[in-house]
This record gives sequence, structure tokens and C-alpha cells, in this order.
Amino acid sequence: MTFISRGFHGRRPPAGTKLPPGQYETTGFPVLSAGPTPRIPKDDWKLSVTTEAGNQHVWDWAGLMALPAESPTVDLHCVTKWSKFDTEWQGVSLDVLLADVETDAENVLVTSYGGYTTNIPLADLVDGKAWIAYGYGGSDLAPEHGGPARLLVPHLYLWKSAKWVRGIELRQSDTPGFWESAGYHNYGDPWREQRYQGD
Ligand SMILES: Nc1nc2c(c(=O)[nH]1)N[C@H]1C(S)=C(S)[C@@H](COP(=O)(O)O)O[C@H]1N2
Ligand SMILES: [Mo]
Repeated sequence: MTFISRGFHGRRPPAGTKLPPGQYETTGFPVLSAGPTPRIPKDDWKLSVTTEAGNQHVWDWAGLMALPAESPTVDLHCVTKWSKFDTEWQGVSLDVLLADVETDAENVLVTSYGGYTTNIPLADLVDGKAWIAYGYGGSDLAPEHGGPARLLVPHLYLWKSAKWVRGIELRQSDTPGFWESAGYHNYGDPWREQRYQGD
């Protein structure tokens, strides 16, 4: 869809540079959560995609596992200034989950078990840029890092990668999420250092 390509504002890193402005590299994997870690048994886990017309597509854990998996290796950039290079994930591309979803919406509100939300343009979730990740480094994704499954949108600051993801809501209008409502940038491109509103 043409509007999807037009809406994508992410920048590619300059050749030879992996560290966005203002970031430092860490080899650890910090845990950043705004609240307690929800524990969702895989048997109870569900992910829904809801369109602006109210149509809902739901996957349970077996349904997610039945979809083709990818193993992206990506760099992570947190707005608190740490970056972690070459992280290895396993998950399902959003392209697969959205393939049969009919929508004219351009905005997505992502919701999580535990109540966290974040907003992302639909254009930033398609064309190989985002995954529902359930594995990290060849093991199950740890609960602290969003297991059983989290969104992974590595070209935006990591607060957009909602842990314990539960819903993908396609919306006609843009609804700010948890951090976006608290003064963080609506889009969050690390290469343009879009940390806070007005950056
Ligand atoms: N559900 C949920 N997702 C979340 C958060 C959160 O508090 N709740 N924190 C965000 C922030 S600010 C960051 S930096 C990353 C941290 O991911 P990590 O704990 O796996 O490093 O998760 C993001 N996703
Ligand atoms: Mo963060």
C-alpha cells in the first residue's frame, strides 16, 4: 500500500556507524519496566489485531508458533542512552500477522498485559521492520524482557518495543501511549535523537 511507504520516517544509520547520537554501548541487557513483571502462562496468552472497523484477528500461543519464524539480529537503542549491538531474536514478522488484515488506518496503539501502551505508525511495523519476538539468543524470552512475547521495533527507541504484548489496535487517529503522554517524543527515531516532545 502506497501510504505505508510514504509514512515511514526512520533513518538508516550512516555507513560505518552503529551508535546513534548521545548513546553509549553496553554489553549488558538492562531491564526497564514501568511496573511489575506480569506472568502470563503461554496457555493463557493471546494476541489480537483489531481494525478501525472493529474486526478482530486473534492468535493463541499455538497459532503464533504455527507461523513462519525469523531470526533477526538487531541493535537496540534505549532513550536512557544505552545501546546494545547485535542482539539475536526469534519471532514472527508483523508482515505475517498483518497479511490478511484489511485496514485504511495509518496509526497503531500497541497494548500490553499490565496496561502499558505505545503508539507507532503502521508504516513502521511493516516491510520487515518489526516482529512479535518470543525467543532471545536461542532461549525463550525471559519474563523480565517481555516474555512470553514482546513487540520488537528496533529502528525506534526501545520504549516502542512493548513487552508482554497483547493487542495491536489499528486506528484512524493517533493516540499517544504511556511514555508519549508523559513528554517523550511521539515518534522516537534514535538517529534524529527524538527523545522528548519538541526534539
Ligand atoms: N509493557 C511494557 N513494555 C515496555 C516497557 C514497560 O515498562 N512495559 N518499557 C519500555 C522501555 S522504556 C524500554 S527501554 C524497553 C526495555 O526493554 P528491556 O527491559 O527488555 O531492556 O521496554 C519497553 N517496553
Ligand atoms: Mo526505555
